[in-house]
Amino acid sequence: MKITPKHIEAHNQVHWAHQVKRLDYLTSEINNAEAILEKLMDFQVAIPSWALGTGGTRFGRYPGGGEPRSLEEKIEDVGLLHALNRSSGAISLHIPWDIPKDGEAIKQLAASQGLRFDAVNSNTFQDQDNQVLSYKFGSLQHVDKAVRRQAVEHNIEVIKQGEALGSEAITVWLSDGSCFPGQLNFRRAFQNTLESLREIYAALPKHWKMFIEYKAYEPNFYSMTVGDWGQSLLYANKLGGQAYTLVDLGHHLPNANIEQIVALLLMEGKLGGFHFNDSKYGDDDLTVGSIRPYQLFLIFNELVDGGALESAIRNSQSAISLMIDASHNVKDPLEDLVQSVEAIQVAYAQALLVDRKALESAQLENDAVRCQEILQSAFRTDVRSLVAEARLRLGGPLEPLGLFREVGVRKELIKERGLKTLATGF
Ligand SMILES: [Mn+2]
Repeated sequence: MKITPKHIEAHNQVHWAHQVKRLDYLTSEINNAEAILEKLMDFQVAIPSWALGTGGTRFGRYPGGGEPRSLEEKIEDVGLLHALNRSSGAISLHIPWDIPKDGEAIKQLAASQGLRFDAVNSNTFQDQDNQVLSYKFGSLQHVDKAVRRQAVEHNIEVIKQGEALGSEAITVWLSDGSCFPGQLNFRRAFQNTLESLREIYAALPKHWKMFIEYKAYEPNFYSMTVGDWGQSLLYANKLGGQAYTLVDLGHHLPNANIEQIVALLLMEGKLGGFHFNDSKYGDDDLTVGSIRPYQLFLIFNELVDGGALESAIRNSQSAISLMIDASHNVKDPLEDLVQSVEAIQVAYAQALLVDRKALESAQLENDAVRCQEILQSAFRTDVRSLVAEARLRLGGPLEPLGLFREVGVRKELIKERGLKTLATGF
């Protein structure tokens, strides 16, 4: 299945008049449309290999048909998505769910779709078939040095796999922790984890980064050994200049002020990247911007204010890493990703609209009313025509979701792959 320039052209013709009208209106209302457009056109967000299949819960999973059956088909799906939005030109692999059999061939396939490889992700939160020692009681924190060794070696293997693909970062997320008070000596667990992370860090190529992702709870419910940004930052600071904290929006306790965390990590030069998703209660992994779009905007407001996205351009070494990490039970995974990428672009464009000079002077005058008005005036501006215009200039469709349905992408994929396919990795 391929989305061709012909598809896009025919689609854009239908939507052209409406786009001109709404863009004209918006550009008459704001004064920095061109500058925002340039930034939107440079903006890319990575797609994880596990988001192309229907997600599940621990109660059930309902595959939607035509799901990718192999790494090659996952790359093809990200290629489709990138053709639809022109802003998801990177894929993030999860090892061992997606071990490339032929690294060079996979690299070429990705390049042919305009994709590069973002951070690789290790997995010591599950036992794999043929694994010698179990991670039931933790991996890098484990009381048994042999288990820690096995987990360290896995991470080093993931770095090697990533190197072969041209990745430049590894994300380490640990489910390590404890379910009951007294089960774990906190300080020993921290020290064991730090020692393990040091061994992995020592295996990093010079130009690589290590992202340490934290999570407040689940699967451990009493303590997590990397439970919040404070613990992640402790590890990152102790490890050195190549180690950073990674913020997953769903990994906080309810009502945490994520934008403040983002601001401070940025200030410390330790914000490595994001996993975007949305949630109502916990780590719900819902579509980005579906529940709390204002929070997403406030996060982007901090990113823009801290200059973090100036370097978030294609293939940039100094860029913070942006990835979607969402997966659920009820939507077509590709449609879900189209919505997520668009929500991120909208929040970014709105953040670029904030009158920073006016905000600063209102802050210095302690004018809380004016501060709120400035932020909300940007947030309430409908910037969808700008996002569409950026896509159009990159050769994309004005309405990616519309095109996806018009062309019957899912129907085609079901025809090619079958109705009862199961994406690898779950
Ligand atoms: Mn994550």
